[in-house]
Formats: sequence, structure tokens, C-alpha cells
Amino acid sequence: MFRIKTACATALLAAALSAPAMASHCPMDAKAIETGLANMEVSDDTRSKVMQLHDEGMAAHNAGNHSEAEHKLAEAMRMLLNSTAM
Ligand SMILES: [Cu+2]
Repeated sequence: MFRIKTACATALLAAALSAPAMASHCPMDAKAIETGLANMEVSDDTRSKVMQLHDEGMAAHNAGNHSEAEHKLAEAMRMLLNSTAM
């Protein structure tokens, strides 16, 4: 369990730190968030907040607003990372 958690956190960090401002970056971030949510133990409260940011981010991405999407997705990733005791 610890190993899976660490792997997810590492994937999230890698996605968070990789160069933004590419259209294809948003889906990668969204995928990292989905993987993190599926494999990490987070509170229902955190989960719903992260999912909301994820959905808002992808909505912005689909509307062509990639900088806002990056911002939302990065916030979701930060929230997920902060919710894990590492
Ligand atoms: Cu985008």
C-alpha cells in the first residue's frame, strides 16, 4: 500500500512539475489526478473538492482555456499531495 501511494504521489509530482502551457498537458494532469484518487486514501471532503477542481479544469481545457485548466488541475494535484501523509 505504501509503495502504491508513493508511486502515485511521484506521478502527481512529475505531472505537476512538467512544463505547462501545452494543450496536451491538461489531459495528462487529469489522468494523474484520476489515478491518484483511485489509489490514494483521501477523505470524502478532499475527494469531492479534488474532483470538482478536476472537472472545472477539464471544462476549461475543453473550452480552449488551457492556462485556467492548468491552474485548476495543479490546485487539485496540490490538494491531493497535501492530503497524503508522506
Ligand atoms: Cu488544456
